[in-house]
Amino acid sequence: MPVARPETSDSRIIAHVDMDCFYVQVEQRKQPHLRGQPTAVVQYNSWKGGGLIAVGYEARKDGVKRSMRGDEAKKVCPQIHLVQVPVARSKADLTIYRNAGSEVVSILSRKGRCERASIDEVYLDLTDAAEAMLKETPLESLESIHEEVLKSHVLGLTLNGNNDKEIVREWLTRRDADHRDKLLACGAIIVAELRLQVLKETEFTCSAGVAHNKMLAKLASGMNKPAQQTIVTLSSVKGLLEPLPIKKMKQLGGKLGSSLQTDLGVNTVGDLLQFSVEKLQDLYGANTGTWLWNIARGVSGDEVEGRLLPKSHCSGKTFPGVQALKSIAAVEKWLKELCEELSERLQLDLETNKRVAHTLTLHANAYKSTDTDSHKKFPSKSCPLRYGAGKILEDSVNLFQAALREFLGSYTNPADCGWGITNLSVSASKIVAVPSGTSTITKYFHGQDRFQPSLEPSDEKLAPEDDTLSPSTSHQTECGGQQTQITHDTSTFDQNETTCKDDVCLTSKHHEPQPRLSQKESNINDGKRSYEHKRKATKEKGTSSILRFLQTNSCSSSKQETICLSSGVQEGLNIESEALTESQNARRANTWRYNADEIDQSVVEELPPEIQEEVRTWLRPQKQANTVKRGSSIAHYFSPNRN
Ligand code: TTP
Repeated sequence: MPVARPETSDSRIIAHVDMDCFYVQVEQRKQPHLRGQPTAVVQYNSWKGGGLIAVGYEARKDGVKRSMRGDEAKKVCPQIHLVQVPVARSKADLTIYRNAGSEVVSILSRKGRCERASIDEVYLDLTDAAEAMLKETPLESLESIHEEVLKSHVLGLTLNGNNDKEIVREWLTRRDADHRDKLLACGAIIVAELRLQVLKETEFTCSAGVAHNKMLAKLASGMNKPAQQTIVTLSSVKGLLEPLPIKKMKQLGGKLGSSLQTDLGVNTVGDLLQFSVEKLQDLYGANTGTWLWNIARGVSGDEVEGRLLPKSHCSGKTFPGVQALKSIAAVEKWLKELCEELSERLQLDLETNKRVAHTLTLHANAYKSTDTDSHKKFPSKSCPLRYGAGKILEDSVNLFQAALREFLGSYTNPADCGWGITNLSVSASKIVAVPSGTSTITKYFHGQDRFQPSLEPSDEKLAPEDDTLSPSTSHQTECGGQQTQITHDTSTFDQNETTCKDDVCLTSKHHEPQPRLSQKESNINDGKRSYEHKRKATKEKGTSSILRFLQTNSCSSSKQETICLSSGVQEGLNIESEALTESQNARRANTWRYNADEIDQSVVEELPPEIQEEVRTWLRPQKQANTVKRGSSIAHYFSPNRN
């Protein structure tokens, strides 16, 4: 649910920093000969050259898009270099990207509160730094301003193409500017410095938005890419928001946005302005109504959270087409791999950051080959997390079996064939710091006795042991205290083109709000749900001194590595491509070339939050209303009536 937080102050200075073509930059740093060359990173699935997951700006100029597969990219740009994502345990291994993101975070966090929003995105609260700068040096007396600051795009400022930097300089140093604009100017200076520092220390370029709140900063960061920054002045907010399609607003990409469109005829943020707060509250409830009224006016009190580490860890894999797992033994084999990876990451987090995770959740997508109810989703299951790969595996297998029984219903024996798993993942959430004062980690664990659920902290809402395996009615994974609904697909997938992160502004933290609608309204909406189709056109405006800096600075080659793919992985993937029928291929080609069922869950978990949300939207059953699961306790499965 969105939370209608009033602005704590309209003079906050918030930046949203977004790395440019991030995976490509990481690969180019590793292999410096790729610098300046058209490059893309492809999924490890090599079918038709692999799905592109990151496209460098040189390749974008030649018309390469993320929605393409490698083969198609080669057609439009024959000289393109396709780098395959690293692979470990026969699945994408994102460690190098995660670590590269951490390098950036450690630099950005030097100037203010920093929230790591995704693998390549960060929010910064620079209010104190900006206030301090303003106190120390009145802007009008600044003698020199770095070129990078002068290249800022100031929304609402009219440029003429001749002396743009001078115009920006004047704006930055106006003696009569109001206090909030002066703070924004300081924010722009600080962010430019930080971006240059990131470049110097990591060789990565990034883009940024600077505004008075997170929502506006996020909207702005993608407006001028790569390696540029955009400032949202107060006076520009109305002009920025009014024409914006409603579905591009944070948290409006799904049901709530659809309801606004179909029920109220609201297509742009400007359309929303005609509704009073009372009307919106009547329709959507006090909180959501107020929130909608606020965001239409650019008001959002969301705080930068001060979190440098991820909220959860997830390890997953997809099994598209003929690779679907069709026996419990096959599922167990893969769960072993996934649980080992998860356990390693948990262990590292524990040792490095002194953090422990409390909840283990199993998610899967599945189909029933014989069932008419093809949209029935595979329930996610959670239980208290016990450390150690063996224990995680044991619990995951139990969770899987309980979920499978529920998925199949009372009359089907799980041992029978007729079901397939197309996506499987395990995640660890509710990660908290080991309480300070605990002298050793081991002591902490002994003291907690993590194997007795009743001793877990009370806010965990833990059930007795048997109940931990009983299906939860809400199927939610809890991350950092926030409720995140995980929905899963069954046998069919919406095959929509992927959308760009700057097209839709959603975060997993503030998950898709559920509009309060009548049953009739909700049916109408289910039927009319539509999705974003187009990735925003590549943004390559402006030349950038930061890029020039990059071109003149050769990279250290010490970090060069060669990416090795196990031939076994390749073979498996080839089988899939051969097994796809002509009609399947034709259907895929006609609909969406990047198939939802090829997206690795672990990749999804690492995506920018709004992309995660978008992907989950595709993965949702097409027409299924939110239903509460019934008759699904563990006892039910072991009842004498069952086979
Ligand atoms: P994005 O920030 O969406 O894109 P980007 O950094 O590649 O490019 P841009 O300059 O336009 O911001 O995604 C960050 C990384 O996340 C991206 O480099 C690769 C990964 N990713 C995927 O693996 N799959 C996807 O579908 C998307 C959208 C991103």
